[in-house]
Amino acid sequence: FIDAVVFDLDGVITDTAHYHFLAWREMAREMNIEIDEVFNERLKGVSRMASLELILEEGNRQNDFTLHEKETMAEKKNQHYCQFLNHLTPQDILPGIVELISAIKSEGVPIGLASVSKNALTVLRALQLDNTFDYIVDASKVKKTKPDPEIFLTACNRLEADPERSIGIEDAAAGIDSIKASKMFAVGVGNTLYKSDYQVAATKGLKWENIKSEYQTWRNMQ
Ligand code: G16
Ligand code: MG
Repeated sequence: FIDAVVFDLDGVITDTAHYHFLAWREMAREMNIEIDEVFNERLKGVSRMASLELILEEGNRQNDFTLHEKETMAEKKNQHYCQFLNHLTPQDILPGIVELISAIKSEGVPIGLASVSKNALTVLRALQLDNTFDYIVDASKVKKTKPDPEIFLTACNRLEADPERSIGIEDAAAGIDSIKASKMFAVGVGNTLYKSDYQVAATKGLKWENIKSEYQTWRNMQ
């Protein structure tokens, strides 16, 4: 009765969300802009260039740079970020994720991955999860960043899943908005994802039996 489950990558499968933050903070400091983890919530699930625009706006410097300069800054952030990726191993898969994936797969439910990151495949390879998902949607396959529904709808479409009978799992507000705009059931990992249909504080709380029963309750209300 569930067509598909679609996972976000950064912050759900592994804690690269934190590496994105460290890399942006380093780049922002070079521009004399200070960002903290509260501000960083707004960058989660948002594409590289859109994140840069938000940071420049935060420092009131949105009109100070040419497109070429902005591309150089984004590239610099990516270099910082890729240095962290060099150290990523399967041990960096967040608690509960391997168990969750195998529980879903044992019921024959297809799983997808929806990440706006250009580094998604590099991350999946480092975690040895590149052959785990039935379909992967990354930055190369979509035009719009989250919160637009395009990425989750593309995943459902390729998995031949009806979004209204599918589940999305996200750690970012923009990601939850993207799932809800797709009409899927939204599972949030965090404490402030008020728009999710079901929220757990951390990935170790993601239990397939609980997700299924929350989904069923939600379906019955539709
Ligand atoms: C991720 C992160 C964002 C990041 C974006 C682009 O999205 O959450 O913070 O800005 O990818 O990443 P890159 O610079 O590697 O292309 P998601 O959808 O995996 O949460
Ligand atoms: Mg995320």
